[in-house]
Amino acid sequence: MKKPNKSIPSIVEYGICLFLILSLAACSDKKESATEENDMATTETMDDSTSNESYFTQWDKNQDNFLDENEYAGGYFTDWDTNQDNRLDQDEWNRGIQKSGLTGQGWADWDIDADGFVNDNEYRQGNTKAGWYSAWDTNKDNRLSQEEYDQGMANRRNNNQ
Ligand SMILES: [Ca+2]
Ligand SMILES: [Ca+2]
Ligand SMILES: [Ca+2]
Ligand SMILES: [Ca+2]
Repeated sequence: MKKPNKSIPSIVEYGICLFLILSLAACSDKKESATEENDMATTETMDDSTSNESYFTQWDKNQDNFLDENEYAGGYFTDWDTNQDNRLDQDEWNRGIQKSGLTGQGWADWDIDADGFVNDNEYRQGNTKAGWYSAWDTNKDNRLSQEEYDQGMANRRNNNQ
């Protein structure tokens, strides 16, 4: 049923309604994109804050949430072996020592068989002799917690400055 006397206000009402709907839509679009930006920012921040943890997790091969001495030395060895040929040449070893702000270490003591490379086994022995692992293990339970690991990393960074 049409009522002609209401047709003009109806069009106006419809127009206002449409306008409101469009503004609401525009408004909610803005809100959505703002939320998306926030989400992205949050994700990025989380990535940053978890990068240390994922390094720890990566080194923790048996996933018991602690690093034993093998896992610790293995993690560092992989980190220093930049060309990934599973041995350290003297340049890689020097860079690793420097990067970690370490002093008082001699290449000849590490390359035990003097073949010009420190292999995985020699690295573990050098690492043990240098006493780094036991220095990081502050509560002396022979394993590194995430906290001890973070502290050790922070100390090395500070030595480096
Ligand atoms: Ca472990
Ligand atoms: Ca290498
Ligand atoms: Ca060697
Ligand atoms: Ca410990």
